[in-house]
Amino acid sequence: MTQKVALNAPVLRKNDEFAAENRAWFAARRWTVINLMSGPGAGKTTLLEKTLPRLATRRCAVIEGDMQTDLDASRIRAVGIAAHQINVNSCHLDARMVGEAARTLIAVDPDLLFIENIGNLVCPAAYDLGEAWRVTVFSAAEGSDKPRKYPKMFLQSDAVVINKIDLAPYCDVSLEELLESVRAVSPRAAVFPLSSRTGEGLEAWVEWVAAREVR
Ligand SMILES: Nc1nc2c(ncn2[C@@H]2O[C@H](COP(=O)(O)OP(=O)(O)OP(=O)(O)O)[C@@H](O)[C@H]2O)c(=O)[nH]1
Ligand SMILES: [Mg+2]
Repeated sequence: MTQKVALNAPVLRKNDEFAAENRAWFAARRWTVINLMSGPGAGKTTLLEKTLPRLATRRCAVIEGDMQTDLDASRIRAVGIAAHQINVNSCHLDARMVGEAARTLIAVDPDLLFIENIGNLVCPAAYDLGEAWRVTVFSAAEGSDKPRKYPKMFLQSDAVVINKIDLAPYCDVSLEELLESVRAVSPRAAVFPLSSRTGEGLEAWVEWVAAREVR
């Protein structure tokens, strides 16, 4: 007889406890937290670089997650926004790391806190960080079949950004097919096709972000 044992269940249970603590801690301070997830290089940091300067009515800060380097935190600071870099030898951030990082931003007291998760289209989806909003950033260059092949992150997201639409014609990607694929796995999400490079489509996304509150 074969019995399946979920080895990661206790790890996820512990993470859920930290996430619940984070959620209460964020809510008490009225910090609205957005968790940005994507595969490596889909354009999370570029999207933040373009979005943050357009959020004049919000006080923003960013927690950056990467395996190595503080390159992304430096990019965020270069646009005048406070950033805390987490370096961790893991394919995802967890709630305990985020709780510790958030405490370094108490003096900033952001009313909008972004978490840029580690570039990975699979693992971050399993870890609640205590965020209020989840966003999947996907690049048009990754191919229109990928949302169906890696559905979990899309399924859980409140919004899906389809970045790099400027590259679609060069990658033989049909935006129509890609939108269909996203809607099939993510029917309740707000979908924003845009190019962080050219600025096309950015405004609708910025409006959505600017309207986010704690929930
Ligand atoms: N053509 C084009 N390139 C883009 C766009 N957005 C980002 N890029 C480029 O894509 C590359 C990766 O962008 P990043 O913003 O570093 O991606 P990321 O998701 O933060 O990457 P990781 O943090 O390493 O997972 C960079 O060379 C960007 O200049 C876009 O809309 N169009
Ligand atoms: Mg990045």
